[in-house]
Amino acid sequence: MGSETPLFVFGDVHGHLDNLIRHMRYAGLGTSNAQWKGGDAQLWFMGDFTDRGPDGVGVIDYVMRLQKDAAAKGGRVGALFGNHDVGILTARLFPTARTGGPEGTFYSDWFAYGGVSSDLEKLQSHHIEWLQNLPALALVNNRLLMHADAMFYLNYGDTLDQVNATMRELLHSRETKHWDVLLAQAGERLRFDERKAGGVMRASQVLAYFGGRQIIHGHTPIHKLNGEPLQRITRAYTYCEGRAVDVDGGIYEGGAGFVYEAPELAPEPVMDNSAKIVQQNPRG
Ligand SMILES: [Mn+2]
Repeated sequence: MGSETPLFVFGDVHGHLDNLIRHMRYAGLGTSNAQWKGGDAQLWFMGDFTDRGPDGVGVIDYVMRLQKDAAAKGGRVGALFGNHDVGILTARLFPTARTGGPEGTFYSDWFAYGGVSSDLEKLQSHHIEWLQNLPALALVNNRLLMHADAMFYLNYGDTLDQVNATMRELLHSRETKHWDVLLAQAGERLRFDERKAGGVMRASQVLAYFGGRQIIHGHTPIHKLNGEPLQRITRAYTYCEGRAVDVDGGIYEGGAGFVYEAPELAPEPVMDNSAKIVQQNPRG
């Protein structure tokens, strides 16, 4: 045991409350009625609570209750917002406002991207307030937590606090143009893929601006990043020379999902692989 309290992370739930509860119980973090069992641990959700699955508002309710109970018991449950959480807010707050999106209004765009009508009916003001106050980014145990493997966060500030403040203001505003721009950008993904030119550099850049030694994100189902069959995705995927961890198990497509426990990072900086190979093979 090190000095840090344990950090657990859960990826994009997309309305699959049964799956979430199963994993909370299996990991010993929560009961089926959202009682916290994680002690002083931290559990973070990477956003995208709603859409594409049967009970998005049920997921929000569960996470809100778990959060409250954890706080009362010395633990912590945190959550980021994802693009689908922004989407359902626009569908509720400005349904008929015009967008540059595929269907031309916030409601129809949200619906086209997997919005579920019953979620919109169940979404109450306390859910809306909760979503509007979620951060975009968090720094925990030297990990940078972000929903998307994307660069657009940098359009909202040079520091983590600045990005969170700018986006928080946006989520409380009625400037539909700004919401539209955010949603248009939020489809960005796969930017830390080391097989693409600049992938490692972009991850390093994001870490240099926002802090942390490693990025943990959701948003892009792992099988779409590493090409493995969805049925084999049962754990987090560390890539980008150790700079990034994808925790999106593709639950909405039928993936098993998982709780990721982030191990304590070694004190030295992440080593680049080429240096290791040179050390292991002296003189070739
Ligand atoms: Mn997403």
